[in-house]
Amino acid sequence: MPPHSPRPMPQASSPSLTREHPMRTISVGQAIVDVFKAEGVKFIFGMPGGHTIGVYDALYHTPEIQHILVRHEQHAASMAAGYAQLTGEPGICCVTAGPGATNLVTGIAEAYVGALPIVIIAGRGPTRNAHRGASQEIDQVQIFRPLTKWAVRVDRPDLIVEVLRQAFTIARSGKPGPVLIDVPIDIGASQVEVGDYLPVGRPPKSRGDTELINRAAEALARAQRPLIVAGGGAIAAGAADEVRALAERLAIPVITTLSGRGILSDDHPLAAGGLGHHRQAITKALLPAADVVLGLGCRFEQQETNWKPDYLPGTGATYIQVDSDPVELGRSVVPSIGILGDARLVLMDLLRAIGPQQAGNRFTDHPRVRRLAEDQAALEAQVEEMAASTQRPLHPIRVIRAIRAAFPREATVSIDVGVLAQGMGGAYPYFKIFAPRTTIVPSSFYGMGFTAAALPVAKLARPDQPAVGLVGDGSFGLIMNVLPTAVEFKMPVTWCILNDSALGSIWDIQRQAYNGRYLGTEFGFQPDFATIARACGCYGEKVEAPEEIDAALQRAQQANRQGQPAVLDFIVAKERLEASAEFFKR
Ligand SMILES: Cc1ncc(C[n+]2csc(CCOP(=O)(O)OP(=O)(O)O)c2C)c(N)n1
Ligand SMILES: [Mg+2]
Repeated sequence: MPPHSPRPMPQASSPSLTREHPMRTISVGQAIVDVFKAEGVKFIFGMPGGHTIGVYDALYHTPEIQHILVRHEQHAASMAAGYAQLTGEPGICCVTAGPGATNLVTGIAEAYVGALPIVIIAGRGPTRNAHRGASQEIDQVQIFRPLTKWAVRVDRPDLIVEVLRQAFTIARSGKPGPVLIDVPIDIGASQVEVGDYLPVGRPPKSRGDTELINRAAEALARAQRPLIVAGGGAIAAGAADEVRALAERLAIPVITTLSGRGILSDDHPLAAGGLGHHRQAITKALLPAADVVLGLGCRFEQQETNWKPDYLPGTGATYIQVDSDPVELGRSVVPSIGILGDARLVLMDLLRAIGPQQAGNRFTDHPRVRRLAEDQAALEAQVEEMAASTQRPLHPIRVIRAIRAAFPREATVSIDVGVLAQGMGGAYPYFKIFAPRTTIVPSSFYGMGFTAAALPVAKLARPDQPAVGLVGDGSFGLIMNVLPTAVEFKMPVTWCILNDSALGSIWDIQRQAYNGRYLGTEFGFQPDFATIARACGCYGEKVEAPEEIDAALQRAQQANRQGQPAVLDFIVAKERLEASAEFFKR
């Protein structure tokens, strides 16, 4: 039975999991894997230990689910989060007790801040020895509580199935996020009586309040300088068509947060760029000048605003905020009209309330859009100029532009943290993104290496598309033991290291605010990443000359086509975009 297929609702007051179905006695490990199968799980990211061996034994008999064995549990968390970002489905981690679980922490924190659904099964010391120094016993529930929507230890074998059902619902619903289920070793080794598992499917989404939507429609229709700001919530809601329809109907420019990138194709006439690191002259002018701002699942967090007023809607502007989480309403900017609801459903109602476009009224003829086209052309010319640089070390914009040109529009892209990967690659129009759910990006948790460790899942989530990642040299150093995993599981992606031999973002702060007193931000030695790549079974190449960039990219793609992951180590100069310098200025 495929996941989420319609089934009759269980009757009240009878145990939903067992009613009408013959009972079977199976191991707890098998019960866990059976729930995963019924919930549509295809991949589990993890590393076994004595505490989780029962789950692995059940997986042994379950070829429908592939286990991806990582070389560090942090990669399991990153991959699960990346999978959730690309598919909207929960990523699954399975780790052993103690260090297996604690190694997940950074990646799970990233998923929590980034609102990405994850279900974690973690081993745990036996219930009877909880306070007696059992091997690898630590209170994981307490560690994970602030990083998850729900963290729970299962203390009775017969609770496992119901706990898992709730875990999937919690991970997927409202603002999605991770959940942790600790399974003590004695519980995991038990037998349990279960019936067939009936998945409840995706949680229903909520519409917005009609009166508020009508007010928002009036405000938008009256606006002289309207603006849409779309974030990860708009992507999660699957609102791309509706964002485009609204933008086109009222000729509204669209800017995005980093996680909102792709909601409108970057070559659409109304795509204007973004906030924070990826703001440029156009967005810098648009946001403070807008008289009505529609925020869709965006948070104006520090990572996008650095708490500076000119990174926010102007104080006189009507700010309409749409979010599926009531806590987000007004958390950064108190809205004039705050609408609780799913971004896609709210937009559908908003479009109905606004009514059809006037006949013959082409949005491309609107003066606002013509002006935007001129500004975009001027910006493109500046970028082209930078990209034409023949300097050595390479100009990072030249590298980034070449990567975009070499990989198809549909390619999956990961953009890691840092002044080069995120500051330039995360920024329209330097690296263009053409569709939603094609990118793996960090949240404001901003963990170095998260997206680079997650990149291989691109070949699981979107197997028919090539995949490429932008990552700083510092960040790559944190996660480079992901390479053998990509080789072993035939996940042929290309990592492009933007290597300025520095923790450039922090180096910048020392340059600007500390009078060039550099400490701990320049690498006196960097390994030869290309040699490391080759030793791990990847294609590897160091690229130092501008005329070598395109050919190296072709060779990496050729390796990918033959099933081999690739690493290109681009030796770049410490070039900076004005936007990054401004953003970090204290
Ligand atoms: C795990 C972690 N440690 C430290 C930081 C602080 N930090 C933010 S960006 C950055 C430098 C990143 O260096 P690199 O990947 O080389 O990118 P660059 O800024 O040089 O382009 C550091 C150290 C962080 N975000 N995450
Ligand atoms: Mg660097």
